[in-house]
Amino acid sequence: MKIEAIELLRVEIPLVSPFRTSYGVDTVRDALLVRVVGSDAEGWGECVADREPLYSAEWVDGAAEVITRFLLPRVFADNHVCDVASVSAKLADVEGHPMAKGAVEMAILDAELRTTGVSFAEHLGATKGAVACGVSIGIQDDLDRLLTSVAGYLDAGYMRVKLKIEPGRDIESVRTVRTTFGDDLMLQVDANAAYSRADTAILRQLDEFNLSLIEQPLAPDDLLGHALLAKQIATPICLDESITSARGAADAIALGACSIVNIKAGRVGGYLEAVRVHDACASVGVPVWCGGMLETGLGRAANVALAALPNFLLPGDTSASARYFTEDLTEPFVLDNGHLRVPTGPGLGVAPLTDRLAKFTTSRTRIF
Ligand code: OSB
Ligand code: MG
Repeated sequence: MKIEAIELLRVEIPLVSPFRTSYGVDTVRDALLVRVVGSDAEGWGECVADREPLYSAEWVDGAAEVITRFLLPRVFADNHVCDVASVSAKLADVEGHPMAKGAVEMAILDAELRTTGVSFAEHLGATKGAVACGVSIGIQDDLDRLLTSVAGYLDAGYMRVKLKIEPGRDIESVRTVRTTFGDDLMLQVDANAAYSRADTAILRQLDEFNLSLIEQPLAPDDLLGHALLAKQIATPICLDESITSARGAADAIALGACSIVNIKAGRVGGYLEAVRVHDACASVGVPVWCGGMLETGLGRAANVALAALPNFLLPGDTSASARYFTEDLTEPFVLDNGHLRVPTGPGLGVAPLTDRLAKFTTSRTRIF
């Protein structure tokens, strides 16, 4: 594909409610979008880097800078001709920055697939027409608010609930939700690396609540700690922040650090590597599910396509647009019986609505 132009856009979309994790509070989704103009179609990429480098080392201003100065010159190197299969190799000598790389690859993939009329789902290897959805609930100010929040999402039809936890806001929250909503609720927790190896006794107290999993209890680089913890608690350990590649996923599993994997394309450098993580886990019988980073409808479309692959065996954090935004960038993703339908149109199958893009864009820069 010949690339005729690339634009970087920043959009700021207010969240319907603040999202609090052990890292801090988000009140808006500040997304960096990559728009690739090919000769026959344009494509969109969404960078999942947050405003501050808390979840990972990347942050949105840094991603814009690294894309502009280091990634796009490599993409353009062959006289502006680039096919998506070669993108990750062209970017490989730049160390790190998986979210920035993933956004560039996503935009080129979208442009290429729109040109050839193939959907993301088909290209990635999806086998399902709809995906089961869970919801990630941020840390709440008190237990009443937590129960109200869970009840609202269950009314909306979500098939499982994930509670964010941190030291001091863990056992009682989980106990209250489990007691109120009963044993049939599919319930899991996400610690976002807020605990240490010294907290084993606290984490063991979660065993009595029959959780589907605990996500990322320890630091991202503490694979041995997770392996030791896995031997001492009954709740299955799922890794998020620790998993940055297919090889890393295979290693973490081989070490006994996790028995379930959360896949986020941005964290592993793009949707093509995400498929390789899926395949690596499938080959050793480890189930995966699709994480989320509060994406707009663009990233959500790609996530839903990814989550339709066969080894995505647990409901993902692929929630409906209304869980995040009053107005999404695209036509909203709407929950249907606890599921989101997988888009079938070319590429992402969705595009930014012109008026929404105009309303939420804070900057727009043509790079070439
Ligand atoms: O750890 O899974 C996480 C959001 C931002 C950063 C990290 C995480 C999350 C979520 C929300 O849990 C998932 C979503 O609904 O998009
Ligand atoms: Mg997580």
